Amino acid sequence: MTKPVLVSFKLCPFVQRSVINLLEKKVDYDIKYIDLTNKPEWFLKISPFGKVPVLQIGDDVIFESAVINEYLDETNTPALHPTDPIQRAKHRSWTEFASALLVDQYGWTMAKEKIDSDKKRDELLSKFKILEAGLPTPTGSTFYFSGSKMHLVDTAFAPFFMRMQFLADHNREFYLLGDFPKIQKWSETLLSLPSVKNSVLPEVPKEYLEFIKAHQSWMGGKL
Ligand SMILES: N[C@@H](CCC(=O)N[C@@H](CS)C(=O)NCC(=O)O)C(=O)O
Repeated sequence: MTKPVLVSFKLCPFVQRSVINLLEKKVDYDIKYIDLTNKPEWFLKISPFGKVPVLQIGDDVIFESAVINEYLDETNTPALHPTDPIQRAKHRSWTEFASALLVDQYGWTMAKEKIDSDKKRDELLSKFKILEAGLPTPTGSTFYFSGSKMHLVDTAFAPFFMRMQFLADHNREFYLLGDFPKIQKWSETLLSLPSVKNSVLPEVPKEYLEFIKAHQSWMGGKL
């Protein structure tokens, strides 16, 4: 099989989802890092939206993290998507929800004024209420989206939880999961997995905070 090449920006949570999948499935792959503030010509030619991730397989290119991850799931074991079509469709719906959380999280960290940052925080909290209500009741020591087994949808949420933890490590005020015990347990389970821990380069926690500070956001001043 042709070795896949993942095109990445170090801090991108969407790319991170694909890395988690590649690691879970022990796929032999290469990764190319690009600078999104200075996108190379070759990248612009292959990425229809000018966004990462893209996955190159020989001359073929796949874009959109959810699609890349489904392709990886269909072509490598262990299969992480449910086999039942209804369950699979539900997991796709919640993957969309995870993407919305990532967009809100980005807005929260980048808001210039406290009032706008607080508004984004409140949007996140409203989404957590919906998410918490939809999760099953945890039974064992590990807890995933649908209970005791990890699925593709879990890999869509893990980058969000990791960023929340980076923020909370610097300022507890930014840990928003305190009132959501199921999400909290789920986050702890995901963040303890080797595939999640190893899905970012060691400098990412520091560079994530530097990125926020460099944008002179309200939150940047509190980290
Ligand atoms: N829906 C896309 C989102 C990807 C995305 O937003 N990537 C960001 C980096 S995290 C990007 O490449 N931004 C560059 C740009 O918009 O110019 C996916 O899931 O793959």
